[in-house]
Amino acid sequence: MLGTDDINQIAVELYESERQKNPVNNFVDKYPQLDEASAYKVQEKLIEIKSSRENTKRVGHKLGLTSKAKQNMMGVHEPSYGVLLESMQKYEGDPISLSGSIHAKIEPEIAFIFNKEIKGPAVTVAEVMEATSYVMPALEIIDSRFHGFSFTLPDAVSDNSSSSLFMIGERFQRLDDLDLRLTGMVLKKNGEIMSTATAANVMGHPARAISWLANKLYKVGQSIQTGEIVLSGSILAAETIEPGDHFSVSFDRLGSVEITFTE
Ligand code: OOG
Ligand code: MG
Repeated sequence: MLGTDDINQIAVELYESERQKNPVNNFVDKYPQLDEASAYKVQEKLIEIKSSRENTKRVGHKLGLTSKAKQNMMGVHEPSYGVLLESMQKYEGDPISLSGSIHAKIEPEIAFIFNKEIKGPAVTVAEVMEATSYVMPALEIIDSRFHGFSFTLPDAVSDNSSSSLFMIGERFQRLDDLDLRLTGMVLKKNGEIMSTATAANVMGHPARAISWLANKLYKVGQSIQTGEIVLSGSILAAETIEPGDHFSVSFDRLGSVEITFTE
């Protein structure tokens, strides 16, 4: 476990890296004691700095590395989580500028919103389904504060799991008799199909990723709160973005969401 001074130091460096768009080296080399538990402490500190300096608040959580496609892409074979702040949320029709990011990528995801608290230690998929108010199509824009978008799990966790911005579609779908495993999706870039998949890519069922999150949060005395948004993780490998690109993701029965990027 890393000491408090080092935890605070890493959080400040990550905050400055994002603000100045100046990538940093992985921290695990300099701080061999940066294990997963210490990294979640760095993340907490980083969120504390960001929310107070930017005068914003928490609106939910994001999961990362919940699909084999993403795990293989990043060479990290375990999921992670991060915090969603109000300042990260964009709405349909908002043009999104790439000027604030180092090397942004985009990911198709399913977002959840809940009608009750979901608290570990042993939350099941059925309990997540029961607590879900709605699911929505989502696009997450990730960015890494590390050179070359390259990191180990503790590095990425410290960096709030590469969070940058996110957009959720405005069609709120109840789960009802929806079999999310078989929910198909099509990701398009500039009108061309980039990839297709079903949501089973996310841990067999996106609700399983939510139960993983609830059980993991329990270990640090936290839970998923009523009304919070949770991004369940990219269904596919992330795509790079150039200024002028237009992306859309369409899901069977959940609707779609689209973004245009500017300089
Ligand atoms: C870590 C965050 C991944 C996802 O949906 O898998 C993530 C990363 O790959 O940079 O947000
Ligand atoms: Mg993501």
